[in-house]
Amino acid sequence: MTIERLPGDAGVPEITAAILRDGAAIVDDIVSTDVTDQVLHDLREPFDTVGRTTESDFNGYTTLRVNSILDISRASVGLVAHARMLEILDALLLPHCKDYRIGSCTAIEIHPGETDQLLHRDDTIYPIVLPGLETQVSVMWPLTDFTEENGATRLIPGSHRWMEERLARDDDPVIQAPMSPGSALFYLGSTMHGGGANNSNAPRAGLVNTYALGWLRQEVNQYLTIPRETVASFPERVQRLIGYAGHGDFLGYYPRDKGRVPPADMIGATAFDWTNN
Ligand SMILES: O=C(O)CCC(=O)C(=O)O
Repeated sequence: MTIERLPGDAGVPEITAAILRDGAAIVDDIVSTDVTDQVLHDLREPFDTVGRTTESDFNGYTTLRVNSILDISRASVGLVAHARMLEILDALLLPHCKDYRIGSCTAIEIHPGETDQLLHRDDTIYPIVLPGLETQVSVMWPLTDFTEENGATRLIPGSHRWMEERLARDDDPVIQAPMSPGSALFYLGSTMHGGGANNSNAPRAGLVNTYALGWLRQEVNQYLTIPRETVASFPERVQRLIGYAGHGDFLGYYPRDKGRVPPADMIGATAFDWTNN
């Protein structure tokens, strides 16, 4: 079994069908490397200063990680809110919610000597499993070349169809997702995956963003990790993805009682006006 690799101009139905069938797919050449190069440049200093603070058995001890990238790299908007990617996410997530949000935005730089990460599902943060309901989708953007040797993401195609209790076994077919900056790997929250061992002599860097159904709690607290002024400087769509919007009419709405006035620069926050209802 493998995962499909589609050209950047493939249709959204073709791409989403591949992701739903195999649990993951690579779409090649959908963003300019000017964007990925700028994001990698913006990440250098935080990688080097705070990248080791997230070391753990799960994250590894030879891997640098930085979270809430929207607070670090303005250029990352070009990946986090990439228009074509959003069309694909619309097709995957909107059947189950009115709108979806960022769960996390994590830059990961795997250094030489790192070993395979434990294969896992991202959606285990949500304590429910409903057949046919995907709670989140992840999008991995390589910022350097991903190769089999340097730790390209490992996945088990078809594992999204396993029962929840089923863990990876030694004889499961693990494949890797080699790709170059400009491409993106999409995988479902229920797909078994993990970072690979880096047996090369150079780091492998990527930005992985997760998107969760809008009625679920976000994995990383976006409100506390991205300063208000930074959020206000983003386009409305990005504000909404960060979480400054209600889900439908009643979940997370902004009550205008007690003379409350929503901040004018936070467009998403004003989505529903209870007093006019
Ligand atoms: O770095 C990768 O390729 C995947 C990382 C991952 O799955 C995770 O840290 O949850």
